[in-house]
Amino acid sequence: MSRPSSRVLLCTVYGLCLLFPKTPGVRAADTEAMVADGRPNIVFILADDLGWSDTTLFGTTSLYETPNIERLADRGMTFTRAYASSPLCSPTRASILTGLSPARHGITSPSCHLPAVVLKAEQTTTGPASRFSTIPKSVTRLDTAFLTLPQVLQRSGYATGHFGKWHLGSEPYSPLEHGFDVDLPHHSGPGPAGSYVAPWKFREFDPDPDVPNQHIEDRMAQEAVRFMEQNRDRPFFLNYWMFSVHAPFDAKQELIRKWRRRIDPQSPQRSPTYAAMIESMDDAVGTLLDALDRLGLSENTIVVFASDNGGNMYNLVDGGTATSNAPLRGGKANLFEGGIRGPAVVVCPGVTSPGSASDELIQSVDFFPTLLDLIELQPGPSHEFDGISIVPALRGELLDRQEIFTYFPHQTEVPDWLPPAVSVHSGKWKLIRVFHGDLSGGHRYMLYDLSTDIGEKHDVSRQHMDVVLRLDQQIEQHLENTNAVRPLPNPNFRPEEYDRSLEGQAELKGTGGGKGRQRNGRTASRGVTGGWMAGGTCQLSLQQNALQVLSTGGDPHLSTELQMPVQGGGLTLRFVMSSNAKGRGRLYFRGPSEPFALDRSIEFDVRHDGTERSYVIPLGTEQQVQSIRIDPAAGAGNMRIHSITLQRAAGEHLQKWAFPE
Ligand SMILES: [Ca+2]
Repeated sequence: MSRPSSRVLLCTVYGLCLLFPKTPGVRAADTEAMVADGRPNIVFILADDLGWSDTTLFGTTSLYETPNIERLADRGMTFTRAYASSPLCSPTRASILTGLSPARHGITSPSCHLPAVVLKAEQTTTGPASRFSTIPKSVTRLDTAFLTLPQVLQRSGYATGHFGKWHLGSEPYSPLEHGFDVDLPHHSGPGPAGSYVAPWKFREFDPDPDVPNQHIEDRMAQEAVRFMEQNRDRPFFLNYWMFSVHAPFDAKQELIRKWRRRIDPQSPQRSPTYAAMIESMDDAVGTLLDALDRLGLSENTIVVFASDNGGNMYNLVDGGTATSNAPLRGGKANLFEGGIRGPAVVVCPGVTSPGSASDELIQSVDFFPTLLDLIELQPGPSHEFDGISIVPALRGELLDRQEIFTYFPHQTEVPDWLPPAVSVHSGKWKLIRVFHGDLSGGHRYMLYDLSTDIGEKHDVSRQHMDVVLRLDQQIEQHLENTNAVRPLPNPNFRPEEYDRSLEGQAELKGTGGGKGRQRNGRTASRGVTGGWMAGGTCQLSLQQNALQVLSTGGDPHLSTELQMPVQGGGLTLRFVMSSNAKGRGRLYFRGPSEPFALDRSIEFDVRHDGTERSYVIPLGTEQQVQSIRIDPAAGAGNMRIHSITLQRAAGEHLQKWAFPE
């Protein structure tokens, strides 16, 4: 590991090595060594589900404002290619604390709040006939046998405090058993208990009675400041893992009102609730920075800011997705860039240049070895990490590493979902291996050139088989090195039970407090009626030579795959519809292997007076179109649709849908 030449290291103690274990990540019997005096403080801020375009760092939002994250970025280095170790919470969190890949520590799904205690990933050998690969069973608690970052720091004399979300297990797997002196609110759930705004439902943590409508992020930041004040005269490690901006989707009412006035209904980011949640998240960052300045600690404190996974694109909030990660594809819970690439800033006075940026690839597993490097604590010779020290990058240099890996052997059916898969990033390339996804027996591959295709629209695996082979060897090596418990071919699989065109298709989940529907492969369809598939909150039937749409309100839609993709340019969809529902309609269109997205949609006015009316909607796209989707209204009611045709402006009929009974 390289060493920082840092003016923050006022009183370094060389030669005092911690005794690290021989097995990667497993704790040695005795690592006591009090060496912390004079070393810098560490403030680690982890936002929850904060997406690539949820801050102003990359110029990709026209809605949100994050002045305090910018303030932080002005003090240090912003990483443009920072990746979570997993597209979901618990696996990434375990990777931060251990420096190990999910493939190695075995927490591969966010299941650490579930009752079953599983400490070793387990092979699954069968599955339903509609799945071609099996799904391994994830570990559900962060085993105290692992040596964690807070343990090393605690044993080295740091005061250690955890504030906010944990999601790695309740006692005896809580922060208190993993090296933290303090843990507030000592809560093991995946989000804030009940709500962000008091009254909360935390078991052991009440709102301040003097603060009406107290917001949990305000309170957590306040408690974190108190911890810094109490420990200002000794090195401390403040692990501030925000609840924001994970579900439940609620916020301060005055902020929701404020953001509602600023919403552009055409923008893919158009939830005032989510914008308000971002503001409270950013406020908390500001509260910590203010405290560091006020206490005179800023020059001797390392600050890390990162997110645990991408922005949420599957919950229905204020009539659309919670947020949008555009220009990235996908979001939380899938392996596309939107699920794993996020904001990251590291401030280390004397090492990072103020306001600097780096394009080096970094990942959650890197923070543990990096922080040890920055504070000059040497890991024992046999203590291994899957990550590396990124200190050279912090100095503006290149990293001596070619690849990072993301192991996600699960199938979480949200928009853009994939079957169990693993990805590797190497230079400009990203290769995804879908385990056993080639139905002739092998794996299936998708290759993207992120330097020209950040939105992962063009799979170029067929054009660059040499790159596929080379990078797949790296994947194989990673899985072997980490002893990954892998998906196996499912002996029960029946190819006729799998409809690949439904891969990546899923409804948005409602916010009614229920889990929402989860669908997989073939069972995703509620049946195709007249060539159209019902989705969201409606059902389809054929009556009197028309499609009958029965909607319970919220998000009714019907979609169809064209007989063959058509080139855009002058495309118009025409249909006749009567309705007694409410709200505006929206027409979505998408190309091959694209999801439906707001930036490929047209809103249209609907008359809900029960009378048949003609609708003529120009698609306004030059891109190839493979599939279209009609969202006829938001309100509950009945709609009747017939005479649907896709035409060129000149009148050329490309496809016509008839609805014989
Ligand atoms: Ca998360």
